[in-house]
Amino acid sequence: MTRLNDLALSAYGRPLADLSNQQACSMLQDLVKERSAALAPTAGKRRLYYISAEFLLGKLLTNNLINLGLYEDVKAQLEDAGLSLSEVEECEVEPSLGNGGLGRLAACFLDSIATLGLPGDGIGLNYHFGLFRQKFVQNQQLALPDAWLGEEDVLVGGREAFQVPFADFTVTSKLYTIDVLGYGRKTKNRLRLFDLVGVDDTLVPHDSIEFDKREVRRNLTLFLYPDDSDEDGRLLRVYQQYFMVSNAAQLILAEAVERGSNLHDLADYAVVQINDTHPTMVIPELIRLLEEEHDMAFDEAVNIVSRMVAYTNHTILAEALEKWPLAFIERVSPQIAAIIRKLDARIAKNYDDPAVQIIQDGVVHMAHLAIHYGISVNGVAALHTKILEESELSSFYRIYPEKFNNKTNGITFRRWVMGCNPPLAHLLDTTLGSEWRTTGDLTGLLDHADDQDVLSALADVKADAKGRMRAFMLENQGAHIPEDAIIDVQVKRIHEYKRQQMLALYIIWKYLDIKNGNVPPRPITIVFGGKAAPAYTIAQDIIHLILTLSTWIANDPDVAPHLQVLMVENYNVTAAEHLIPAADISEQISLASKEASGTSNMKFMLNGAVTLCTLDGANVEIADLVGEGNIYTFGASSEEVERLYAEGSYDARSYYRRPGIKLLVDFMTNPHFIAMGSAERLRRLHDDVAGKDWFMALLDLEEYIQVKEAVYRDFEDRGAWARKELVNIAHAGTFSSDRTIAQYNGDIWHLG
Ligand code: CRA
Repeated sequence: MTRLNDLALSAYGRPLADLSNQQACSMLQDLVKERSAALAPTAGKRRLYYISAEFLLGKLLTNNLINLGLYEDVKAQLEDAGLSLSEVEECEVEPSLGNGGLGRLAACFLDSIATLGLPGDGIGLNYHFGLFRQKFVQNQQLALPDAWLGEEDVLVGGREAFQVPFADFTVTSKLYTIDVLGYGRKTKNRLRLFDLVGVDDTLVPHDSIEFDKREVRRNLTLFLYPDDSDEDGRLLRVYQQYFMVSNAAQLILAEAVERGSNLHDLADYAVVQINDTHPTMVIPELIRLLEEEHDMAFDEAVNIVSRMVAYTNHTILAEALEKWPLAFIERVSPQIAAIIRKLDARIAKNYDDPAVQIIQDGVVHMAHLAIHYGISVNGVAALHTKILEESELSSFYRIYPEKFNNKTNGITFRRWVMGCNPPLAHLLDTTLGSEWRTTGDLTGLLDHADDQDVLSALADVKADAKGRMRAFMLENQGAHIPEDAIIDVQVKRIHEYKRQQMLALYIIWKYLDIKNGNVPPRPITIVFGGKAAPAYTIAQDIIHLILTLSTWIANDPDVAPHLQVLMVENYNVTAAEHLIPAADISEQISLASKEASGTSNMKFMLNGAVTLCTLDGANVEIADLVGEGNIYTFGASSEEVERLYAEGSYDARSYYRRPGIKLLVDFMTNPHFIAMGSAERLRRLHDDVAGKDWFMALLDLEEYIQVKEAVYRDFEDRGAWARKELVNIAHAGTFSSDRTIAQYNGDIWHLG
């Protein structure tokens, strides 16, 4: 392969050994760009368009080097020159185009689509300031604009693309591309990111994410999920969504024609996966374009489009199932509103069940539109799909049982082992051979479940990962983690249903227990990470509780040597890549029935953490695979939870009154503790948990504490724990996103 030294000489006029990390980083990025420019796009008649409001990519350099087969060589050459790839990589800025699991899933899927050689591209928007960058100030979250677009970014192109007609004005879009390279492939796929000609970064100050939401012609692509707590914000989201799908639809039609479609056969040339409801307006937009610009009859256009779109549902939380007032859509695009009305009228004529109408009381139910006018609706884990079929979407399931299917989520092994845990990848190679890298099959490890050499090598891999994580936390935020600490991690968006507050209550319990003299055999480090939506007050309060507890415990000399609570600032893919390989315990403690799937659960398992969980989302499948003894489960079942909601019979106060629970909840507002933080936030959270507790943290708390204590006890049997680790890794192959994508293609897309 290329001598990096020669490259350095020609790019910078000096040898590799004399380059700064920044220079080496740009040089390698250029090398990747040059290699990928030479690859042809994956070809095939029928092409997939995966439209998503988010793509949470993470840094790209290492992943691209792995997929190009250059990683080992580049690493070795850098090392010979006294440089380290991981330090070079620190100069790379992580794109800020995503939010949480749904966005990371989209990124894993692109990697797998490319790796399987399938013709398919992602389509999204190029947000200039992403979601936001999280800072902690006075133990509270501060949201800052995340200005990730630098001089030497990963975007290619930027040509003017399409005209997007809004009601009162028309805008021009620009199209950027990020090449997506498959593992060991000679072709590439692409993430197409649309931006707005005339977007104005100066609308956003440096120190806040507030901006004039009405300046649509200048603000359209500034932020992912702009604040929607007022009408201007909600309207802006509709503008963004229409901008995204109009560009997508125009691109799809142009490319289909280029490949030989006469548009009457469009469904043979293109299939669209609608990632959650945000891109649903692609349905009426495709119909509009076929009608208005290609003279197709309405009925034929509807028929064609209904054969080429598929919808993935990612949540049963009502707040996330988008509903837009028709009046908003009318203000953004009267044509789209008119088409939605016609589509609704057809449904109203055929079905009288109010639950399946598209427009109800002047409000458009985006999911309903996608289900009626698509070929497929899928959930993202077996339990989630079952809940969709049997309760949330049961009225639709009765009409279209054949449209419903499950696609349990997956994660790409290129990033989540090879990239983030090279020593583990190496151990897997030496134990199993390297086939697992493409097959994802790790079950051969089970033959080594009692092999002391493998188990002790696994212990070394974990120790090594802990070392990298400790260095990261030290550099990132000055945190010193004891070398022999148990690492117990909950990383994910902050949300009441995910119940970070329940882990915080456990921490209070443990704190008091240690105060009472019950010192654990080794230090325990509990790590949180995650952002809270800026308009979601209780989630901000939960962050405040965690950070205040962290300070409180660090300041208590009786407890600090035994218990440490950390929260990673600005949790993102890069942080995940450091934390997940180091974790001993994976906290997946959502209220059963609420977490559609989860994907960090899969990443932790793959890296040898043992799961402590409720039987929710994909945890159920993990538990079935690894079997009792290799996972810790607790809490009310999803049936029980659904029953409590249906009856309205959950009474937080009756749990709160139990002395053991009251003590913990009231700790939040004890005068000494509250004096350290914001009384307003801590009181509000206290009252919410004690009086409402909508996601039933108190219901499961006592059992959670018991099981967690058992986990820590079992951790001390190091031999038995190593075996649990191994069994978890061995079964993680099921959750390779290559498997998920092969299923999407086999059941829904039929590409090629
Ligand atoms: N928050 C679900 O809650 C799931 C991902 C990806 C989510 C997770 O359980 O793993 O999607 N849903 O399928 C979502 O974003 C809008 O809904 C998530 O990321």
